[in-house]
Amino acid sequence: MGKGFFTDLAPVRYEGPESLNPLAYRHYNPDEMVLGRRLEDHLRFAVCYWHNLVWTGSDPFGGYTFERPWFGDTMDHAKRKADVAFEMFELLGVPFFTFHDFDVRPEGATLAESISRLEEIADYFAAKMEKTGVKLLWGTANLFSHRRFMAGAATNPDPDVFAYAAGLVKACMDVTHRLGGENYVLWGGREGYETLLNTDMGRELDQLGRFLSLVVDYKHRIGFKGAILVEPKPQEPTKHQYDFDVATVYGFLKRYGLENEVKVNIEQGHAILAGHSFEHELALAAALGIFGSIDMNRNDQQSGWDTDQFPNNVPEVALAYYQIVKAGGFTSGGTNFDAKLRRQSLDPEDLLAAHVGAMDVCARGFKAAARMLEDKALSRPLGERYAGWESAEAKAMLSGERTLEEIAERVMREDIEPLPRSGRQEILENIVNRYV
Ligand code: XUL
Ligand code: CO
Repeated sequence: MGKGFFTDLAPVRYEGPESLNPLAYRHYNPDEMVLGRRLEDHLRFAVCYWHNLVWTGSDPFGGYTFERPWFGDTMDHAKRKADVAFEMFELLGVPFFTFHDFDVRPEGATLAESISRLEEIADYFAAKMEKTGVKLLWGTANLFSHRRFMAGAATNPDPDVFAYAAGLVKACMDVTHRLGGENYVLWGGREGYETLLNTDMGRELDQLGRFLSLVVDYKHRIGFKGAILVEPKPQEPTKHQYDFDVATVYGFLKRYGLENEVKVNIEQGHAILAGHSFEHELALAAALGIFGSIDMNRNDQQSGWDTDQFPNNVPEVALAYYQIVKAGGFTSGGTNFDAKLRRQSLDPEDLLAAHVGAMDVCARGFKAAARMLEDKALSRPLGERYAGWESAEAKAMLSGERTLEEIAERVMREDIEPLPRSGRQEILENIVNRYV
């Protein structure tokens, strides 16, 4: 049973697909073996701090709807919040959590005070992590909520803001490292611009490149073995964000020589905002060698903003996990639920049920993806589609052994006329439907 906020709620257990218990897992059995590994170790679920414990239910038209006993800006409130957080992690049985500094400690009057409060909460976390076995998937600094960051953090026209942000990030990296965090995330919500009338874009990109290089240097100096992850998003809160999508981030990393040092944390809703599908972003990151981790949620297809809903569409989730398992699965990354309740979902039970449903959806999607992979349901037809490239002549063209003239000359000599072949899209879609 829950001890505090979740009184009367029992730990969530796997009860199988026939269970009617709304607070039981029907598809997520952490110990189930899939592709030779426990499901828990494949999915690596994490609960985020900000949406569950910090967000008040406010929207642009109204204030808070949630009344939580830990809302307040004292260290006692922060500890109460941590108690509830770990109670929730334990009831759900999730292996990981994630947080911003801003989520876990009240803002201090100075940077030094904010950092010492963060350190104090980190000690509090360390004891709880030891006791519960819950681990840190990643930590991050909030460089977007406070008004000092309104014109950006690393990309601010004021070098003092750049310096302040560096101080915060250093402290967050220290704490993440100390707590055994497996990654460190940078999401640049304010790293972008509202209008070019007051923005020097080239200069701001160079500032961001320098900032990220400083982070990478520091990681190596302190011996942090986790991955540094940038989280792409095209807009919101800033009109134009520099980390628009995976392709943009890759170009940025290449330009600043960081493509072997930094990977991406890809969020479903951000992919939709960028005009892509989630699986597009995942497949591209894998192809470019920068896939790191995911923020799992669901964006509304009609509204043009970031709705951060819990995932509930198995076929969609299956296609996303298919790209992940195909690329070899998670290493340091995992499935972080960057998702929040709807603002009318007031009860403690809602917080648990949202995650239970989401974890079940992910488990079903993952298992479908694993079966498609095992059966070569998609990889065999894909292999056949590209089989022509196995010929010696095709390989010679790709490896650079042929000039443009030689290729042209061969087409003429052999009188080559390519034969169009079906892309078989509907047949492949029907195959996917057999699994989901
Ligand atoms: C915002 C978002 C962030 C990052 C962490 O859209 O996704 O919560 O995940 O800063
Ligand atoms: Co996110």
